[in-house]
Amino acid sequence: MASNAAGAGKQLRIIFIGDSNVGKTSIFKLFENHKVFKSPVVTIDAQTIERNIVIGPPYETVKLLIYDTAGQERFRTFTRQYFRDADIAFLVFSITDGDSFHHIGEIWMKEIADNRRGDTEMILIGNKSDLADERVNPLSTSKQFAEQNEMKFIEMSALKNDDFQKLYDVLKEAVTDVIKKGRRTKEEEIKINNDEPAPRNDKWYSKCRI
Ligand SMILES: Nc1nc2c(ncn2[C@@H]2O[C@H](COP(=O)(O)OP(=O)(O)OP(=O)(O)O)[C@@H](O)[C@H]2O)c(=O)[nH]1
Ligand SMILES: [Mg+2]
Repeated sequence: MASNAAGAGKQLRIIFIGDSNVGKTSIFKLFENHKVFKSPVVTIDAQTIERNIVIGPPYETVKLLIYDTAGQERFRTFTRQYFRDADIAFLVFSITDGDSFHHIGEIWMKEIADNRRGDTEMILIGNKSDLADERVNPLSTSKQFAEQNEMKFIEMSALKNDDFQKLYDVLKEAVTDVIKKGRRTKEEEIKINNDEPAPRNDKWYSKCRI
């Protein structure tokens, strides 16, 4: 949750989600050591790393708690707990796997909508861009999908160190947006949609009276 307790600074939770084998862990590991992950294995337990990011001007440091989650369906119940407080979600698919792209809308966005407690900013990642010959998901389709769903979008390869900068830049933009907007909870959205007038804040009202 975006928090700013006195002296604690701001903190955001970031999650990687998407089908198994799309490269979530490989991308996550780039945050850990900026090196290509040499020995990937199927993720069973979520892993976390902490990183600071500086946004601005005006400059401020935001602490990021980054979570890698398991894509396999048998771990879904366990993974869901990480959706609740996610401020930013990387939705990862592989450009070589059509199902992994369709599941972004059919599974992963629904999982976030059903389980989140507040707003979650979404970033779509088309991974494995180095495998151009095996591409089945056209760039234009992914771009259009991202626009329709108001998501940022990049294509990248977890095997190319240079692509880390793309990833970092899009994350920085998302962090800036989240911090600027503040966080709105599901309950607040329901209140806003409710026709009843908002309850008057007497403390604030009395200060404003002449
Ligand atoms: N060519 C290519 N292979 C990649 C890329 N990213 C990941 N891979 C390979 O894809 C396989 C799966 O990568 P992982 O990072 O383990 O996938 P995952 O999404 O974490 O999978 P789960 O943990 O099961 O959810 C591994 O063999 C990686 O080496 C990429 O950008 N290009
Ligand atoms: Mg993994």
